[in-house]
Amino acid sequence: PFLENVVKHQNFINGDFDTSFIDSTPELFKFPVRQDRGTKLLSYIGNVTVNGFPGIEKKKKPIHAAPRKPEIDIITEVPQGTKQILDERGPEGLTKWILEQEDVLLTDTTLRDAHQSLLATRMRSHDMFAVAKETARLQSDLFSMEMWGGATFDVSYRFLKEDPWQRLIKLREDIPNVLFQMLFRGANAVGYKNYPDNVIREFARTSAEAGIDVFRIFDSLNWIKGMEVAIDEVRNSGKVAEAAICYTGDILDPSRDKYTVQYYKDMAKELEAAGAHILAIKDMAGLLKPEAAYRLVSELKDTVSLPIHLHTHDTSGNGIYLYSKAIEAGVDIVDTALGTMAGLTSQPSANSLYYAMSGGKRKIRADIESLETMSHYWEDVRKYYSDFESGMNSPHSEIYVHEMPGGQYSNLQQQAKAVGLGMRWEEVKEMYSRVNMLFGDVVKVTPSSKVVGDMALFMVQNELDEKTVLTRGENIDFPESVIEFFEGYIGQPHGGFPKELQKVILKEREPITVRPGELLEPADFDAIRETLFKRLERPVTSHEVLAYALYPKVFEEYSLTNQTFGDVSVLDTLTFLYGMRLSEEIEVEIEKGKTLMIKLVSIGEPQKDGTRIIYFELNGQPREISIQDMT
Ligand code: 3PY
Ligand code: ZN
Repeated sequence: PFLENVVKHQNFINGDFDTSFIDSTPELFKFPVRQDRGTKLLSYIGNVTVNGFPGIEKKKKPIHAAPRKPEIDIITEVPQGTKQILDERGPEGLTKWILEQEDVLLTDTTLRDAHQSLLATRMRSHDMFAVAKETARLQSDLFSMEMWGGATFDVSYRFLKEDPWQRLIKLREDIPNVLFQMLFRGANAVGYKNYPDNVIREFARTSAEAGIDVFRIFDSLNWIKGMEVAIDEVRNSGKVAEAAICYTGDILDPSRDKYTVQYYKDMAKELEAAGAHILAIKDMAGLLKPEAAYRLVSELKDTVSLPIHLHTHDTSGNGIYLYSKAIEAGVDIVDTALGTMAGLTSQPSANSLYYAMSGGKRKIRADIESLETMSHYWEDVRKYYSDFESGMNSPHSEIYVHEMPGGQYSNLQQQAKAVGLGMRWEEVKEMYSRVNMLFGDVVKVTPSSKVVGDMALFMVQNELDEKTVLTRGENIDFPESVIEFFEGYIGQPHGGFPKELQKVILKEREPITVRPGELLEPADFDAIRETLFKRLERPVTSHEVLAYALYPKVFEEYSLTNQTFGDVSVLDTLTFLYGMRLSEEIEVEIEKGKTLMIKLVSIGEPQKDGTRIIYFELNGQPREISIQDMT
């Protein structure tokens, strides 16, 4: 059947058979499997029904009404948008267009940073696909949608057991008009450590091919060397290199003199010289106060000739006010989320900002009715993920003290729970800011923020303080991420490492001072392809090769789950997270036009060997599945 499928495919007939063909049509390359898809899905459902979903408390599947989807005609032609401007005029034409706009442009972060910051990145593609065509029609006046990168890449494989590339490709198909934006961690790509240069280049190039237009590139220590390879490759791919300054400290506080306005201006000039098309101010923790926003944007506008794109988190509740000040100072684009996915550790609400600016000189380029309609959908979908909410339910001004990035808050909290420190969360937060000072006041954003978080957890868990770290550190085995950081493997911090602490942490190891990419062996993509071919027993896509190059273990585990349970991304979210209720019936569309009807009939008693038989009906036929009860 594999060959039959291939020879009938139009690309094959046209003689156009290269790996991009495999990437865009992976379904043709799935060899006959040992178990049919229906049985595999039943085994997944049986498992999650009995054993619960990893990381959340097992509970009965909740009942929710179907989400309110926008009632619009999706057959109509998709309106033209910024994607067409880029495709027709190139990155320079696009930046010229941005600078000509009087209105303020929006980037919608609902599909990336908003859920990364509110729901531990757990939003599934299924819920995005369900409303993609509507989004293309209702949000066509956006500057961009941030919908990929950051933590979404590894969380997709690791926890959601779905392929992030398919998310990108399918959304691109359904949303052909708005620029797609991703968050790219410079030399760390979408990971937590520096990768060899060829991985960075290949990943940027392949992401561009798969549909990303705007790459927000940052370095977690504001070390420009760590961003150069990515900027270069994005430019080579004809896409938009949006280089970011990560904002930390407080330019209004004279006692915090490490990160001054001058520091940011110098960095902006260097990024312009390095080839940035757009300059981003990445206020990843929401530390930029309104007056500071006014000052910073004004000064940067005078310093560079690039459009300025501002990103913040609304943790303190001051987000709309700071955007208003930045808009007054001439910012070109701001990041917002749809109202019901906004606020707190997420971005400020697009809907609120629209009203905040109405009647003023510069308006928000958006249609408020569409924003409200889209918000209803996400309000309902968000309820599916309630077990991943951080529990923060009011503005949190302490952010100005602990400086924890919005995208990290709910994730670190999950990590704290996982190591038994859930009840000591307040202490962890306080320790986070102490660790920052111990490390010499560093920029904290992935992965440097993870290093600070790991150290904070480690110190709370082991009852350590700054003094004991320095005096007894010789005999302490610090977390691996902390050692790598002090070795220089995620780059060099502004002002260097604190020498005494570095010595204590590294012991006999010597730190590096050059760009890690200069020392790392290039990845051997052919060898990876070979390894995966043997393991998966089928041709391998370049997306899979890259996923393995970035996250070998995570990808292997994902492939294993995929072999055992099939493609679980086709399940609705409540079934994916909670399984099924007794007598419940669901419909699962496993591919276009092919639907399975599944009914959970009963769950057998545990047997001596710890297994249970789960009785289903699959398309009306009885099916028994044996699963291991791990509870
Ligand atoms: C990420 O790198 O994932 C972030 O969101 C940083 O702010
Ligand atoms: Zn962010």
